[in-house]
Formats: sequence, structure tokens, C-alpha cells
Amino acid sequence: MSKSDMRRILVSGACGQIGSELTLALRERYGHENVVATGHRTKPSDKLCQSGPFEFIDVTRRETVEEVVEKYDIDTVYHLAAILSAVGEEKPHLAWEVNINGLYNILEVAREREMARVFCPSSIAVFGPETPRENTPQETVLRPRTMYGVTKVAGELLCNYYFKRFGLDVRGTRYPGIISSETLPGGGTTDYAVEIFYEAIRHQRYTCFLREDTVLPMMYMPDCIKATIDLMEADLSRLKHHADFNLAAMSFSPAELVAEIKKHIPEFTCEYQPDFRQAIADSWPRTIDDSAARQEWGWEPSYDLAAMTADMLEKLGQRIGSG
Ligand code: VAH
Repeated sequence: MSKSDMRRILVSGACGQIGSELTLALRERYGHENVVATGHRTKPSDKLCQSGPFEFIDVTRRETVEEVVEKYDIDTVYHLAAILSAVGEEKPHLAWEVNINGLYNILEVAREREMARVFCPSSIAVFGPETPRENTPQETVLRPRTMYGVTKVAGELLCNYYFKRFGLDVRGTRYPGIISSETLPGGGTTDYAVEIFYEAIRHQRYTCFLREDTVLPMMYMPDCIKATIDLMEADLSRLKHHADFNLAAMSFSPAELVAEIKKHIPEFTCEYQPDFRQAIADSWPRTIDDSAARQEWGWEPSYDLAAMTADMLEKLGQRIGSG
């Protein structure tokens, strides 16, 4: 679907790490008044409220979704509201309620209103310890060990069912860990890769909750936004996959990230105190094969570890001051 076809967009989870920056990018691209940001409880930033419409919804209560969809005549949804891996292990029932029942409500409203398109992210969390961990294939065994991963596998299957059974054009990518400078992530296993920058700038030291050699697939936010919009604007006739594209940009360990930060802040030091999130990270891939995304809609990342680190320190340094 081209830019002109997506007229009225709703973003759920718009106060979150990805949702907050995706909303601003969509408003730049499609018009500020055409992108309705929605959140559950978090107070939206001034930037979010002053750049276009904002509404509170609860995706687990379908009537709140229907009310906003009706009010703004929504025809496209970017569904970012979710409980992430670490919080999902502390509150598995809430993770199911939000990630599955919330998704079901979004898909049902989109189906009934014959919406143009729905984006629902998946995650590398769909993979488990039986999955090949290097160059993880697009088609492979999905036996996640977390409730978050279970909801993402079920979510992929539900979204693909809605495409095949009802013709609802639902698309999604298996996001790796996302690093960004605008909004802190909320309760994921890859959050260390964002927190570390704040601590490096403020205190020149950080205690990491993963082992130093824990390699995970990661992506810088500008690439995440580009992939999301590129997939949603891709020609449907080219897509063989729909809600479950593998997506990759780089992979690194905490030790490799520390070494890259030290090139800019030589006095920076990091200690390692693995917690319950180590077991989650150990069940995930180290590197991803994203050839399907590259072949079907031209995916190509722009940021590697060095470029991301330099840009993060520059942007965050401006925002929180250099130490
Ligand atoms: C998490 N940031 O850590 C999310 C993501 C691949 C990780 O799904 O839960």
C-alpha cells in the first residue's frame, strides 16, 4: 500500500519505546492529524500530545478500541501495546491478557471495519533452546521458554490466520532487541543495551544483568522504524510471509558494546551480575537469517554497532547532559 492509501492510522502502545518514535515518524510521513497515538495509563510526552491526537484505550477492553476507531475513522493499525519478556515472566497472566486477548480485540475490530492494514510485531523471543542459534532460519522450530515468546508465537499464528481466513492484511516482523535514545524500554531482556548508555554518560559505570559473552540480535531504532514502514508499504503481491518476518541488523555481546562505548568514554567500566533474565537470553538466537525480508520487501539495515554507539552517545548526551 502506498503512502496515499493509508489515510487514518492508530498506534497502540504509543507511549512505549518503539511506539513513541514510530508515531512521530508516521506523523511526519502521513500527516500529523492522520496518526492517532493511544496509550493505556502512561502519561504521554508533550511531544506526543502536541504533534497530533492522543487517546487512552485499553486493548483488553474492546469497546475502548472501537470507540477511538469510530471517532477517527481508522483504517490502519500499528499494534505496539505489549508486555515484554522480563515483565511477562513476573506477570505471565497479564502478558497473556494483553498480548493475546488485546491482539484478538485489535484483529476483530480491524476485520469488522474491513481495515486496510494491521501491523503487529513479533520478536526473536518466538525461538527457544531447540532452535538453531546461529543464523536462525525463517522457517524453524518455535518452542519458546517464556510466556512472552508463547504469546508471540500464538500472535503470529493468529495474524496469519486472519490473513488467510478473512483476507485482513496483517504484517509483522520478529524484532530483535531495539536500542533507542528517546524512550526507555519497558521490561525486556535486551533493556541493558539501552540502560548502559544512560549510565555511561551519567556515571561512567554500569552493572549489567547479563553475562559479558551473551550475544543477542539487536537493531538501532532508525532501522526499526524503517523496517516497519517499509514492510507496511510493500506490495502485497511480493509477500510470501506476512506476520512473522525474521529481521536482523547486528548482533553483539555486552562486552563488545562496552568496548565500543569505551572508544568514546575511556573511563567507562562495566560489572556483570546476571539475574533471571540470563536464562531468557540464553534461550534466544545469537544471529538471525533475515533473507526472506530482504528478498520479499527489500530489507537492508543502515546501522552497525559502531554507527549506533556514536549516534546514541551523541543524541543521549544532548538530552541528558554528558555526565
Ligand atoms: C524484550 N525488547 O527484551 C524485547 C524484545 C527481542 C527482545 O522482544 O523482551
